[in-house]
Amino acid sequence: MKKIIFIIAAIAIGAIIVALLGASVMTNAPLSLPTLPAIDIDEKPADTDASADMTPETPAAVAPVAENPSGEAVGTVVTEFIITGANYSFTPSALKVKKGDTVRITLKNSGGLHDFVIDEFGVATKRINGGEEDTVTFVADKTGTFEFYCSVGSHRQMGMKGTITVTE
Ligand SMILES: [Cu+2]
Repeated sequence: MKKIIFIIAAIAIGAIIVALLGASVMTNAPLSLPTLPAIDIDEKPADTDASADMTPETPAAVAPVAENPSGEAVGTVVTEFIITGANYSFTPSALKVKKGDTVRITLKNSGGLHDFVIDEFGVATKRINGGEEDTVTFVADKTGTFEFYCSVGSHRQMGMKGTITVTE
């Protein structure tokens, strides 16, 4: 969008310069008083608008858009964990991230039927068998300490759980 505005502004400035040059040439030749004041009144506000858009910041503002075609916010942090699930534990069992991080968790199952669930973030892997893995991604958009667990049978009660702490 900024690029388009920039191009339009450049065209407008070009047109204004041509018009002003044309007008000054006209002034020297025939002194037609009624038309000239009308041209001046039309051109001046447009000229000030265009020069405001021509500030040196404009090209710099365009650059990040070109570098970031995916639409994902610049500076997003992806925090990745690989967690091993077993009968009946997660390793590691205490995760720490920063609020706003994009968190990617891969559950690697070393044996048994397990999944990985965090209720507060609406996160759940598939239930997978030993030797399989599954990945979930979410944004840690609130602070606090939240429990993750395996929802299969009574695995949670048997100790298959851990915590993820989100700090400011
Ligand atoms: Cu389990």
